[in-house]
Amino acid sequence: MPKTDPDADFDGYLAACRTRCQAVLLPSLDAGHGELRVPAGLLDASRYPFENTGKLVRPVLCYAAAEAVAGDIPPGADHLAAALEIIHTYSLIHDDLPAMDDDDLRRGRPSLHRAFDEATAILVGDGLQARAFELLARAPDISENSRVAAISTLAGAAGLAGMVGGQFVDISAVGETMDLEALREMHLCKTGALIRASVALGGIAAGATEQQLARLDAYGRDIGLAFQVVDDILDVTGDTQTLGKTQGKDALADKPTYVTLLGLDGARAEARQLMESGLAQLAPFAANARRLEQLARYIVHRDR
Ligand code: GRG
Repeated sequence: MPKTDPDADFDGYLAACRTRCQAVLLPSLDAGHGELRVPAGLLDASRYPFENTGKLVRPVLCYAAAEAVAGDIPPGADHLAAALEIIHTYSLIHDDLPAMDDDDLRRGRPSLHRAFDEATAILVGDGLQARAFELLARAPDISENSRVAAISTLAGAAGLAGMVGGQFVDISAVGETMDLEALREMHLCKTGALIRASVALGGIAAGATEQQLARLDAYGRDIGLAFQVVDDILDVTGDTQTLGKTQGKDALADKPTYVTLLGLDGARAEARQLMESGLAQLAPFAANARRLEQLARYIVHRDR
């Protein structure tokens, strides 16, 4: 019997999930309907950040979580996965603004406010955020209860007590000292909340039980934090070309990170420990959690 290559198999899975998400996401960036139309210049700017896609980790986590529950990916997961990527992309656009991280490079190209202008970048971010929730509200193939649960979960994760709150603490922390617990709390919100919601939305799309959702949530919490630990490591060890964003920004901005607090080896150990803890949550899903397991390893061992 020919041996299958597990890495090639996972690469194929990533590619299939990305294609599936894009098939819903890209057409959703349309010019509107009836009398309410997106102005041409704004439409071009809104599509720009999706021309060079990122890793689409959040949609793939959503699909993999749905698969852990249902055994395969239900069609109801597609709009949820696309909405997650749209919210993530809006956050990157705003994160790059001069008032935030002030970064000229994103996904290997000029960031949106550089390619267009600052006011356009703010408006595109705002518009994308609304478009993501429009997509969720119109999601087919899921029950009304699941649709409302998905909207509520994503709004909570993206909002004041989630990603935006974490960003606020991050910006306020520049030049300040922060202990590990405070850093963890900040990243649970800033990066972790959306990743955690990605896993939850997959469970919701697949009709997970409360117990299954709790397991997925614990996995998502650990993996979300692990993602940020690795992001901090790559900011030190990566290179700008591979990352597609400016390497070394954290040190330049004098930001507290997992590497400044734990050192490189300590940060690597922290990422591994979070991965193991996340993997331990998957036992009840047995073989259906294979993709979530591979994703946890991918997140921790990635180079961009
Ligand atoms: C409303 C003004 C305003 C701000 C919104 C900007 C913001 C609040 C929050 C930003 C949160 C943020 C940018 C977190 C960083 C998370 C992170 C590690 C991003 C990199 O994600 P990847 O590696 O990127 O998945 P790709 O390019 O692969 O999609």
